[in-house]
Amino acid sequence: MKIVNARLRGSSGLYSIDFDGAYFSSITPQDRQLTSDTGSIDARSRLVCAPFVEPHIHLDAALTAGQPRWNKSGTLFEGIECWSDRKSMLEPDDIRNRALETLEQLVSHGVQYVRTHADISDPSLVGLKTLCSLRDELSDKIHIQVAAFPQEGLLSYPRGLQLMEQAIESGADVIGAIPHFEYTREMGESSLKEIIRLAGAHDCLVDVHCDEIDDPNSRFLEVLAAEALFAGMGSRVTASHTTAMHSYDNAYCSKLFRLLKHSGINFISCPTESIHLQGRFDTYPKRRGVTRVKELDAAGINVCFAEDSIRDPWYSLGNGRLLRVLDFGLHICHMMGHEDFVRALDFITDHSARTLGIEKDYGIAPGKPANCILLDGEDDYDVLRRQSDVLLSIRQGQIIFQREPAQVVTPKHLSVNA
Ligand code: 17E
Ligand code: FE2
Repeated sequence: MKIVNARLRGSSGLYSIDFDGAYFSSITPQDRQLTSDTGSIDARSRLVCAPFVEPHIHLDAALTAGQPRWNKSGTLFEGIECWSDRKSMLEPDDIRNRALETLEQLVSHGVQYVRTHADISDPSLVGLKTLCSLRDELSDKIHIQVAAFPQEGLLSYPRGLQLMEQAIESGADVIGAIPHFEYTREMGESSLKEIIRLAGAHDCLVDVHCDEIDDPNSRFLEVLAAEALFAGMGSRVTASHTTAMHSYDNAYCSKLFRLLKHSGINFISCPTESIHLQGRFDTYPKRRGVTRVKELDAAGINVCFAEDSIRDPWYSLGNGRLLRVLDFGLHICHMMGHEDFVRALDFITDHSARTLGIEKDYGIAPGKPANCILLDGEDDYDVLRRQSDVLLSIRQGQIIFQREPAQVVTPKHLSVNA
């Protein structure tokens, strides 16, 4: 197979992309438009890019908004309560069907790599076990990492640490913590030390829901970064949310950024989620509650965007369109300069791949697995502005779906030439 007349990110002109079975074999610049023949796909001067990556989503809770009740306050904490009620009704098929439906939505919007959290504050571990089975079953269709997430605390929830050990035995790829939700600051700190110890012992990645609160005194990020640094695990560790950083003072941030940079840890911001859940205890002015994406990125720290929720107790919208999350994120973080737009897709592609630790096999280059998407736009700026549809998704050299560009069928009624 072959794609002709493709634009690529960061370069001008048109390219032909050749596949050798499941791998890219060559990427060749064209000196003119080529006509496509059978067996080749005409990209019609649109952008071919690496698939989108969803680095942080809760598939066990997806599509449960309103069950058994709606989150009325819009706070993280009421979300945790609603979910706790729903959690007692979980069955493997219920989780499986909702996760599959959610994955379908993600895939139909160009996602081929997913990190899902699975709540392990549950003695049955049904969410984690079901998502691990689904991961194995779908492994040739989509890359899934399962993160064991102790929603009600690693140390505050009864037998939380043992449940984490069982989750690792049951196949979790990633382990997490929720230090800002532990009963005390000390328990929050200990939970991070335990997680880094377990990750070292069992060769797991780490992804912590870290400081997801507007409290400027929630400073678990420094503990996580220092533990990761001293364990030599920085690139394998991720801090998700870090919304309290929005409320840290600048002098503290200046000192903190030195450590963050040295540690090499990754960041995930969920801008639609955080603009909705944070600021809920403010009157006016009302904080945005989104971490310092622009400043982290400018400091050379790896940061990416995620959707977090699709119709769950925390957030009742969502549809798997990462371009929407990117649009929100850039607005909220004041990343609206031309220099931001020309590389906007970094935050839902390359940066996220680095967070997941999959960059070796990710990207459009000879010898890499032939995974890519075709977007209905010319470049990052155009795709972002138009919120382009994904027209084609290819995985291991095979088309997984194709979509016709949307067209208006009635005549142009503002035409003045007629
Ligand atoms: N749980 C949590 O602690 N934070 C979130 N944003 C979600 C679940 C979605
Ligand atoms: Fe989350």
